[in-house]
Amino acid sequence: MLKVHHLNNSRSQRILWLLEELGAPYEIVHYTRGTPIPLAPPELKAVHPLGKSPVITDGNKTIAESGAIVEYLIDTYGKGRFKPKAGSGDYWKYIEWMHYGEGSAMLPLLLALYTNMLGEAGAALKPRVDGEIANNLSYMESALGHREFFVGQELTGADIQLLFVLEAAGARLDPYPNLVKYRTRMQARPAYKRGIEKGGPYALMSR
Ligand SMILES: N[C@@H](CCC(=O)N[C@@H](CS)C(=O)NCC(=O)O)C(=O)O
Repeated sequence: MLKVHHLNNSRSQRILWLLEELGAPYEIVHYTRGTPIPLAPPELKAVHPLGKSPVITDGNKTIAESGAIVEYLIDTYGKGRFKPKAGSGDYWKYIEWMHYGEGSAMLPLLLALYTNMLGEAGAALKPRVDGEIANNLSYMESALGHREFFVGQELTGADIQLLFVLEAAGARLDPYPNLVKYRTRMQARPAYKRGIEKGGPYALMSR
């Protein structure tokens, strides 16, 4: 049975959402962040040496890195859905967005988290980090425009990857109406809600 090693308040929520969209059977192994420092518990290192979430195990495969997991699940359980056909006009756009979420957009958001922890010591970096966050959000805002999904006419893995970025942006999303509406629309999907019910409390949703 496919297992999702799920850390609360984390990117593994996107994997639960995808599995609910796919209708694939799976089990959740729950892990809880520590306090006061909200890192993953050491048991996750027994599943994968990085000790991060998400990680899935399926038969003899162990896969980390959410983009790779999304690709694997869509290819294995998607029955041709959730991804444009290889060679179609949308295919390379899809690949670009799939990599963009974790490869570019998350970095300045993480830097903001860490520089804020530094207080005054991080103040000199703040304008640069804020500028990069705005650069990424403006790009996404105009690329999405009034369309329902980032690629094509149906939900794809790219939406699964990108929604977490918009959730992590929190109130920073307010000046971007297309992205705010998109985030609300995705979070209203029945499969997303089922993923939340199964994953447990998810603070990144309540912004
Ligand atoms: N790029 C990786 C990031 C994985 C990652 O950093 N996950 C975070 C949760 S969102 C984590 O496990 N944090 C706990 C820790 O660092 O101890 C992915 O997309 O899977």
